[in-house]
Amino acid sequence: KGTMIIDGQKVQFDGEQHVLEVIRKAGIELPTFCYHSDLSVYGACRMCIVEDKWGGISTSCSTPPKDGMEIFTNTPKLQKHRRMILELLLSSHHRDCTVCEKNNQCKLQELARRFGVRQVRFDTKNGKLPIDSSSTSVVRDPNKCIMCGDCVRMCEEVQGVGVLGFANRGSNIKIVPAFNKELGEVDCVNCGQCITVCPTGALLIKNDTDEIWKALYDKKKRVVAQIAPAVRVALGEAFGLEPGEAVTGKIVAALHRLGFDEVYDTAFAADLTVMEESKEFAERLSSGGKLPLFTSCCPAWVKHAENRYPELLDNISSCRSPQQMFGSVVKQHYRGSGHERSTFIVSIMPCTAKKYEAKRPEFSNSGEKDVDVVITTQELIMMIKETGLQFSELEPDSFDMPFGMASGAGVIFGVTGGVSEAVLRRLYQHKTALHLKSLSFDDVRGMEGIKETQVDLDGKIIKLAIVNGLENANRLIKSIQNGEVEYDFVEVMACPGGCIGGAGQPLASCALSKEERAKGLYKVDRVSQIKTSEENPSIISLYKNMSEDSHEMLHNK
Ligand code: HC1
Ligand code: SF4
Repeated sequence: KGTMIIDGQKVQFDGEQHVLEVIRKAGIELPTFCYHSDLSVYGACRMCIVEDKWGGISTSCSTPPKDGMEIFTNTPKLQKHRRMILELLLSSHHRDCTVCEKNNQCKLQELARRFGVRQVRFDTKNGKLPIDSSSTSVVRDPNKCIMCGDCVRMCEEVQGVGVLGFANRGSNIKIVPAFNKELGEVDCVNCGQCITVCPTGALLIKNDTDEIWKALYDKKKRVVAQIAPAVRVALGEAFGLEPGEAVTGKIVAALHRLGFDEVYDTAFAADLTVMEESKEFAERLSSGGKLPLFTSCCPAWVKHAENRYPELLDNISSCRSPQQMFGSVVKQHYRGSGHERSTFIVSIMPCTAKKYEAKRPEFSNSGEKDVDVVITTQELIMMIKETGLQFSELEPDSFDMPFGMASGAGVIFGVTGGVSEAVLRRLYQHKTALHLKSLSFDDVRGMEGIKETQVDLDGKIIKLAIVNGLENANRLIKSIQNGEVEYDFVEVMACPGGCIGGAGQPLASCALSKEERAKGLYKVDRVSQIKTSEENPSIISLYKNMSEDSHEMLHNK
């Protein structure tokens, strides 16, 4: 607590850890490549330097504030330094900006413009390094890397995976996947969170839109889309609409205009997942089966468990994720029903790991994938922009039937805590309004990394934990394995905030817009006529017509 003088202005601080935070509090947006409030302080990019009254220079992100401290943020000396840093970064950077996917969203480009760097006097590029496109989800272009280390710290500190690291020293330093291998060969879980912090085009989402354009113009294909819950509260941001505003109807309209034959809701399949997962949970509870039951809908979490916790695999629900339930049910629906065209299923997801999930061999039937292509919210935005459709002016359309109807429970899957809340709604025998409302209390909702709660399920106390971020999952599993805590049900979502914070969402995903997206999903639930999955008429009729051997369509090992 104290007072600093920043550029001649008195600024109070109270609890801020670093001078940079106090500067931002004073309304000055100091540049930085490597400072993120969710990551540890690295202090490598040196863009956030400040000058003291004796002419000394220090990085503000790693200096704690002191009472009476006086600093300047934009002296000629600092300006010269910043320009020099930028020029050096640009000199070793492939500057094909006009064709770079990050054009206009690149921090290096933005700062070069802001600080008036108009020429690059040196050229230190060492030829062209190969682009790593071995992963199903992430493309790595080392020629664009500026060594800020944000991806390394994200992968290690937030995701607890740690497959990216620095190699070599001095001017040969580079960031590489473990053992100098390609990303597709290491234990990367495809979460894409490294992409969300990369300031340049060094890490990008693998683009799969070409395949969709081809399918849309192929007369032999019925092209069917499913829209994930979290997409509807984020896509509008790219077209100037309010963060968190549900634009479901406009997305459906845009997909129809792009040429999709049918547009359905992944939240319908989430209702199906709720039915199957709550049945599995109730059976384990009553028969003394393996507990806790871990959720299985997040493919990055499932892969992380396979890599790191093979001993827990029997604890993971056998339910396929909603994306994959949708694929198998809808393909089955059209299979052998006399339709001339083959069905081509496209998922629109907030998530890069869903691309990987759809390619897992167990999600194919006689060599045909259940979900043909997965694109992220960002890729759909690109497709809409390419066509020139005026998204914000589109008249909303309704989902097609029979797979377009979902309950509020299915929709809240897209936010951390949503799966648990949906499963509990299903399991309550006495669904009084009071019961359902008590569930929406803050214990299961909210953005904290680890939440725990107990609920009285008609006389039986159930202990739940809800986790987002895989490092939080690592911590929780450690406590479970040490016998410090005990749970019956654990929900894990790899991305901070759940799917609303997926790496495929529009880049503006600051903490604030995540909150707005969460509010947006809860609002959809609030106004929804159907609150619980088993009330969904489409789910009721699906179960009525389902054959005995359908279990395999909805589960896997
Ligand atoms: Fe998700 Fe899910 S909620 S995993 O976050 O269970 O991606 O939105 O589609 O499958 O429904 C993602 C979101 C999504 C699945 C559902
Ligand atoms: Fe790490 Fe996720 Fe990036 Fe893979 S996708 S390198 S796991 S942050």
